Amino acid sequence: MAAVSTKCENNGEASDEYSPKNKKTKRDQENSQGENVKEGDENVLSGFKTTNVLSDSAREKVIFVHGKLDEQNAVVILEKTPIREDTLAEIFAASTLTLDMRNDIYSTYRLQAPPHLNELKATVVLPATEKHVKKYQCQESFLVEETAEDYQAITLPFIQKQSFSVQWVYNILEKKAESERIVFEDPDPKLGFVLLPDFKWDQKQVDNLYLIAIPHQRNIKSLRDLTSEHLPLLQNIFQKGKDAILEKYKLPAGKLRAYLHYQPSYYHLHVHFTNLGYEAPGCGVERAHLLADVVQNLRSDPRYYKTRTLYFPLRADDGLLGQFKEAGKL
Ligand code: DD3
Repeated sequence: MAAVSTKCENNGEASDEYSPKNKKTKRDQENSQGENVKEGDENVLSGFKTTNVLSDSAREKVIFVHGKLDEQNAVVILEKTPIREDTLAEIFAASTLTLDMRNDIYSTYRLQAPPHLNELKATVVLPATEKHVKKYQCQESFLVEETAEDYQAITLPFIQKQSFSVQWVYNILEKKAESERIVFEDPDPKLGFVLLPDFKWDQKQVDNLYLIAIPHQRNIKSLRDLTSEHLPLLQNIFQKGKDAILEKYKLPAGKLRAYLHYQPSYYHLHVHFTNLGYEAPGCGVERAHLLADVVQNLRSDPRYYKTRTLYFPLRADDGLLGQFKEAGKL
């Protein structure tokens, strides 16, 4: 997905687990505003002591930093945000310019934009578990082949043993967190879902639009659990998700990529909606399954995802990869 580079690049993929311990902190409530932190708010990062850089990407202008905040392990993700067209006039009018070089008709400058147009997006995981730290560390990936039998014998027991916390998902469904960020909700317990911006999106511009649809139903772990029984749920998410995005962001269905991850980052079924023009992390063929294809496949074979061999990449340090190796499958 990323260009070949000598420097390891993290694709910004979210980690499997989000500690439920910090769900009620003041910081979380501030984050969940989804907008600029109010003026006069304390800088919770002022005491951050960097341990090491886990990974970075010059192309994506992002850095993943491991460190300590009040004796606790923390991961901080800093990211330069896209330049919005509606800020151009102010950037041109109100910036400070320093000439770097001039040659013929060409010149380059260092441009200092007004502070409010020069923000970084900061994502904080506190306390960060060993898993978070490892997840953002630069890692080699391997493509795994998972038959239906492999899923039953290797993957399912691994998921159950790990019991990845999806407390943050339940917080969203129960309106205990991020409730003001909800874009659309269908409250039906069987067919309903919540649509809201993913953490990865700063919501400043539609160019990198990234929303997730989370079903109210709690018993569907992933693509593997889906059967034709779930077609009404999937079609409901597809139709109402597209409608809500058109209404709120004026982005028509033809500009949208709706898909599921396998393996997912967290085992509560969710659908990703991203701007087609944005090469979102994890939208490559090795991990993304178009919702439209999933619907078609379940229509032609109700047990399609229960029986097919599925392929997906795993990072070298992923416990699941270890299980596949132990079983002699790699
Ligand atoms: C996560 C996968 C998980 C670090 C990070 C993200 N969208 C989330 C909590 C709330 C959210 C998400 C795990 C965790 Cl940066 C570790 O993702 C979330 N809220 N992806 C939203 N809206």
